[in-house]
Amino acid sequence: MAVASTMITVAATGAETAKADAPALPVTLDELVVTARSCAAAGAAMIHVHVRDDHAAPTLDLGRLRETVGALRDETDLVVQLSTGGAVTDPEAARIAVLDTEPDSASLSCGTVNFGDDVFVNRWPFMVELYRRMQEREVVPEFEIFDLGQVTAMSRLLDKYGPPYGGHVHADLVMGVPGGMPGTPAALVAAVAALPGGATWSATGVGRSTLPVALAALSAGGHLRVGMEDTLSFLPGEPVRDNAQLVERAAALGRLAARPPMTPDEARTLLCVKDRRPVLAGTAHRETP
Ligand code: KMH
Ligand code: ZN
Repeated sequence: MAVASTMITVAATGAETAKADAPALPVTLDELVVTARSCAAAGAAMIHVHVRDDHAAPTLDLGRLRETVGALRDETDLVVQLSTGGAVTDPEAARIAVLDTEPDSASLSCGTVNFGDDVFVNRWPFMVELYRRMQEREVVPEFEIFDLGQVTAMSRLLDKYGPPYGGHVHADLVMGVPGGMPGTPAALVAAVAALPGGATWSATGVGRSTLPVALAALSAGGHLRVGMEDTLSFLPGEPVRDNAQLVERAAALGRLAARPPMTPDEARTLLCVKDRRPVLAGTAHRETP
């Protein structure tokens, strides 16, 4: 079936880049909210969130996460997706506790992968516990796929433990990580072919693979994730201005492909997100049917 529009996710911060190396990286709550607003205006429907502490180091502090989810809900309509991947050093218990802050969605990485010089560890029992907790907490997972075999691990999770909250399966192909699958059209096509029927997917190309992956994803009916978590160059030799610049380009590519950006509300419907937004009289957040 033809896909009519493009869900654009902005992965704005990540856990790997230092603020000193990329001054436009949003690391404070205020910076993140400004980024979220500008990216929403540029066509993003969802934000993938990692937070930083007062020294701009990655943290899974629950107070900070809760405050961030609340602020993004108050200030934007974006679907708020928290990372449960965190940084490669984060312990499993802290990664699972992220769900206590009741985001709309959360990432669920589908296997262990070399991650540059590090190892991003996702043991099967951990994946199971994270998935079960998402089902209990009614949080929609986004299955992060770093390598081809991880699609099989995702299917195993679904076969053994049933559908996610809301019943819809959505995966994100994270391509071009040094240690994972390459950011090539051939790898993308192979991964998409292995997804279960009815699943939707987005793709993101890390570093130099950003553009080829985005173009391949659009032509294959996928959605897009872009952002400074994944790339710091807009073009070879040209640093990214900010996250909105990457969202603007993704939106333009989508329009060119007759796949204009999806609104946040359309993304909520697609992903079957539980509506946790506060009901505020007189705000534009929600329209009653
Ligand atoms: N920071 C990476 C080690 C996720 O957000 O779920 C893991 C990551 C994946 O970014
Ligand atoms: Zn992430």
